[in-house]
Amino acid sequence: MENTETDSWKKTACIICALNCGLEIKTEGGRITKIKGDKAHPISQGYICEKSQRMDFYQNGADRIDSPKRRRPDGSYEDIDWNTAISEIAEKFTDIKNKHGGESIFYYGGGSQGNHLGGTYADSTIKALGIQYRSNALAQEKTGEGWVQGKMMGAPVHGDFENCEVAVFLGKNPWQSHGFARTRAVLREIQNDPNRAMIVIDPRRTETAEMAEYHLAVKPGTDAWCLTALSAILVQEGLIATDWLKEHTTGYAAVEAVMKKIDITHYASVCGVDETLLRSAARRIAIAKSVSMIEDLGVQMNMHSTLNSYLNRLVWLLTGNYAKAGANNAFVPFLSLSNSTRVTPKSTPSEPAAPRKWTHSPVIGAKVIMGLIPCNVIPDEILTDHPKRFRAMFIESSNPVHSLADSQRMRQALRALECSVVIDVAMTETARQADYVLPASSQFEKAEATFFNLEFPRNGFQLRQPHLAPRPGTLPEAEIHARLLEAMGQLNDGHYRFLRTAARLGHTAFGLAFAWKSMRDKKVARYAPVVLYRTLGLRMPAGLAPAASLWGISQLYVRAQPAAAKGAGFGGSKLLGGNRLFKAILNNPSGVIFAVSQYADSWRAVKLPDHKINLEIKELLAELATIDTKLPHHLPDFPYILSSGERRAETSNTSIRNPEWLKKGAFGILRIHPDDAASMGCAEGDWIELRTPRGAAQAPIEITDELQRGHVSLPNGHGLDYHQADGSIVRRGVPLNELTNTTDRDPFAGTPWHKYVPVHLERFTPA
Ligand SMILES: Nc1nc2c(c(=O)[nH]1)N[C@H]1C(S)=C(S)[C@@H](COP(=O)(O)OP(=O)(O)OC[C@H]3O[C@@H](n4cnc5c(=O)[nH]c(N)nc54)[C@H](O)[C@@H]3O)O[C@H]1N2
Ligand SMILES: Nc1nc2c(c(=O)[nH]1)N[C@H]1C(S)=C(S)[C@@H](COP(=O)(O)OP(=O)(O)OC[C@H]3O[C@@H](n4cnc5c(=O)[nH]c(N)nc54)[C@H](O)[C@@H]3O)O[C@H]1N2
Ligand code: SF4
Ligand SMILES: [Mo]
Repeated sequence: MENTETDSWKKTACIICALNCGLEIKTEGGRITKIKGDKAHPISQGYICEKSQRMDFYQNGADRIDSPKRRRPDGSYEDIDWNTAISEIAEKFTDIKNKHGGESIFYYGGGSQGNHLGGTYADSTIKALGIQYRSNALAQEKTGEGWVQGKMMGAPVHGDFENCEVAVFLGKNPWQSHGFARTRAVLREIQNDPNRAMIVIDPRRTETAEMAEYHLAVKPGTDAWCLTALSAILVQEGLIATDWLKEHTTGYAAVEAVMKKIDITHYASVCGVDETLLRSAARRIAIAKSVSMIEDLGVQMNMHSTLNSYLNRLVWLLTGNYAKAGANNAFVPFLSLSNSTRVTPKSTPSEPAAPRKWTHSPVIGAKVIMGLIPCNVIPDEILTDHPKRFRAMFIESSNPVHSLADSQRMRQALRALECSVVIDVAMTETARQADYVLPASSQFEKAEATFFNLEFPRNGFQLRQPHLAPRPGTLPEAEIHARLLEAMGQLNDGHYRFLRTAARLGHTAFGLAFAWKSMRDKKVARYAPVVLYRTLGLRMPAGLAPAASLWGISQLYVRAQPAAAKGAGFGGSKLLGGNRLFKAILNNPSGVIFAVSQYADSWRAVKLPDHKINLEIKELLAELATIDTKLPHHLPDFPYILSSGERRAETSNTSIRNPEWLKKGAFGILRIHPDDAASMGCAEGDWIELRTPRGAAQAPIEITDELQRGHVSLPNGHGLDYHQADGSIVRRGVPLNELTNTTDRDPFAGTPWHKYVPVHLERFTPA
């Protein structure tokens, strides 16, 4: 694409969190110089937070890569050309596949907070290599919730915070982390309305807790007791939605039997929340016309995390808060994130389904949930001489060495592989362990999009257009995967020719031709995304070829969700409806509403018999019965609990690597209670050394009574090794996962206990 820089405002989105608020930017000399919210964005409507101003630090990071690289035996990297890189990677991976089977190759990542389009093409590489096992960051936070969701309703839900009477935030600090459209504006609306209320369950007095009427300041790691007490109060005080439960759910009797026996006073004392406050919060939930509840890392990366996801759902289900305005609802996804790379339209004969045996990881047998193996077991699946171990790894748009538990072991695991490839824009901690590194064009240099589309009843999707010339030497992921498929001998012009001709005749002709061709040519069906890119992509507006897979996704979507598609104006004949949606996506750079639902549609989304919600999860009720014997552990030598990974104004996962953006303040500050600081003779700004069973780090402190005694907190995403233009390395803040252990994980889903890391603290004097 030619450089499209002009003085006008251009539409794009923020890449820092899953909201992907619409932005308008100005560019100059390859830089993003001005940024404002895009009022025309159908979901964010002009809303942004301060983090949106950081985009140029991502775009122009000094450690962006501009050539494919190959690792030398001494650990340094040499630049190689694209043809060499692609052909060597294709040959090495094919060789490993032929020797050990596709199940010996592991795929990790596929997209982060701002970019999921590349992952749709990775689907083709995954199939070509016969890859069976994969994972990504969802398997270190959302798989426990996903498993519970599968057992209870089989549909993903999201709160309607805009309209709820009561909002409950469980281990979630939306003021900083966001999580629903126009977050801070909505929080203020709830706070200022005397008829509405917020309940925050968090050991820390967060910005959100400060705004809430009810702050249930649990002791760290004790949410299971707090949530059980809430449900028990609802049951024992007769506050449940009896008729609603009869009509819409099964399994209540089992829950009632457990909750009736709960000693609420005891549970309140274990979680450290005053019983009167717990009871009044439960009553507030019970009398509300609508309740929306959202859980996040405070419980999902903590003790009993899968159990907590279940207990959370019981609270809002026992009070009938599903499938109505202001409550939780089953949103309609454009493409489900749990199978976010399946883009072959169903009207084509699908390839034989992958054998269903991949339900557990090959070496240690961890549960596969949402198609992902738990992040915490990855090193165990590599660092072994087990014949089924992973021998090669394909990593895309993710930095597992920095972001997953136990960085030391992850580095060791990557080096133990026969071959590894990283596709990234920057020379990350993970790239520095890979055999090959392939440079991607940035999210402002190519067509990009995410499938974090969680809103209800109106759901939106934005295709972002490229606004800056691709950095020389980089390629979009679509092109990288297409070249890999061709180098592996899977696709060639013979697969494309007929469809290229059809693409000239418009989308309808193309759709018919695609259906015809894919029926006769298994590879066209199997590698649909790459085929679309190589055929339809050639007819797309400049720079938008990587959006070709969206044609297939649009077709799939109108077939899977005809009612919501019709509601948004994409009904009628499937092919034509899909084409109209695809065209609307291309023509609306601020985004389009692709789904309009009714609240009652949430019932149809429940995938259990008679569309009834199942309240009884036997495994978790059994787990609940044992929790009193499993009080959160305190290791005598590590008396403090570290919450590792707090979201603050100055954090943005690891997408922004250049620390220069932080103009005021410092990186990696440890928050600590005044009494704890005093007990070590520390004043504000003094340094403390943290030691965990796994590693050590040092950090300056901020003394604040927002934390409880014995509880300390470090920010997320800091401590990157940023390689500057002159070759020097800056590291600011603590790389948290040098301190964490892969074995500290949930017994059901394998999710890490990053918010519950036992730690020893000591005053430290920097040299
Ligand atoms: N500014 C900013 N925003 C982000 C991100 C970012 O890096 N920076 N990252 C994005 C991503 S990837 C995600 S997943 C979300 C995460 O968003 P959140 O989950 O909201 O973020 P955290 O701050 O990690 O954790 C939430 C809260 O859990 C609390 N907590 C700690 N221990 C416990 C406990 O035992 N029980 C309970 N109930 N709470 C506890 C913490 O005090 C904290 O306030 O944020 C997204 N938004
Ligand atoms: N201890 C602790 N660890 C945590 C957390 C915590 O709270 N505590 N939080 C966890 C959470 S919730 C999450 S979501 C993970 C996130 O961890 P990761 O999944 O590793 O994701 P990101 O930090 O978002 O890194 C995304 C990568 O994508 C690259 N990238 C950016 N744009 C592009 C592009 O266009 N193409 C390609 N190919 N690459 C691109 C970036 O350079 C970066 O290396 O971290 C987790 N780690
Ligand atoms: S960080 Fe999240 S909430 Fe803030 S502007 Fe970016 S996408 Fe929106
Ligand atoms: Mo996350």
